[in-house]
Amino acid sequence: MKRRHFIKNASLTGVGLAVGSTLVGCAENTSEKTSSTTIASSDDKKATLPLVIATWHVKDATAKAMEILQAGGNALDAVEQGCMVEEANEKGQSVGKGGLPDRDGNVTLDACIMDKHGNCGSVVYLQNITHAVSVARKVMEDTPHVMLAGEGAKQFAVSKGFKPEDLLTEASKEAWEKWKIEAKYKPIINIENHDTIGMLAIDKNGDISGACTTSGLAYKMGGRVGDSPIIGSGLFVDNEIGACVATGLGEEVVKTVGSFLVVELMRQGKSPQDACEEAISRIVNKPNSNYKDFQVGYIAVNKKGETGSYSIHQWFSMTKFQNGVNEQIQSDYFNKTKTT
Ligand code: SD4
Repeated sequence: MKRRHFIKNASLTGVGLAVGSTLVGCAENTSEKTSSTTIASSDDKKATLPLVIATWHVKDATAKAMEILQAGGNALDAVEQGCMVEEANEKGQSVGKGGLPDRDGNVTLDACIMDKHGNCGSVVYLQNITHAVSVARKVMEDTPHVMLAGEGAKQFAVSKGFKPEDLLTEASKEAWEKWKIEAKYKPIINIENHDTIGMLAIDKNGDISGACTTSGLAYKMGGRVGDSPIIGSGLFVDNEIGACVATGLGEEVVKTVGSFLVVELMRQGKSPQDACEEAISRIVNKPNSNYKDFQVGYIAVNKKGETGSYSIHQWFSMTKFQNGVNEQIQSDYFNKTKTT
């Protein structure tokens, strides 16, 4: 699937929209059959636990998460370690090491994590630490705070034993230098990039956790923070109801507090699919919405283990690992008028 088919334009002043699928090789139908729990949903469908879903095509990441869940591990460990797979993957140019930098050449990471108790931790504008999601977990577990930013977040990470390193790989540096020549700090379109990973899991006990990690928009303004580390926007987990995680143009997600909205809609009785569709409709139906120029996608899961995904434009996908099947599922989308 070519990223260029996924989104045509990026229209945040001077910023390339880093959206697309992280392409990683992984065997289809990875199957590790062990014990599992079956829970009945209201419409008599059977949802089998554990399960994990993630934004985009990230089968290596969901496989790692499922390995933990099948071994009896909890959803929090699963989403953290699943996301870490993509953070360490230098080919994924919007997450962790190898992420595309801001316009000044600095790779700055945003991440958050949320557990079954509603505890959360987040890091914003974190530099030189690959596993931002793990730093976010440390913020959640080892500090009285929810969010740490910039140099403070980095110092905290180092104090916890994370090793600073240069996250700008040769490939990302080359891409940035090319961008500088061609874009000259002006708005650019059709950036061919890879994407944020957001992951949601339900463990064998039926408990839900979620995580999200990204290097954000490529060539963003220095200091820019997106939706991904903002609890309620990029991610929200309510263990009584379900969870949601977002990808795409973070500014639009923040303006509608998208992930919290999806979970609240599920609380009111909507299925994960209908809730994701309603959250997208809040964006595209705004007066003067320029949704044709940007992408937003949501994935969600409810307490019954039902899942949903929806985006503004075509080519968003969700990776789902359940019942021994690790598969990429194309998302339905709003803008059916596109001809590409
Ligand atoms: C951001 N939502 O920083 C992230 C980036 C992303 O697809 O998900 N791109 O706005």
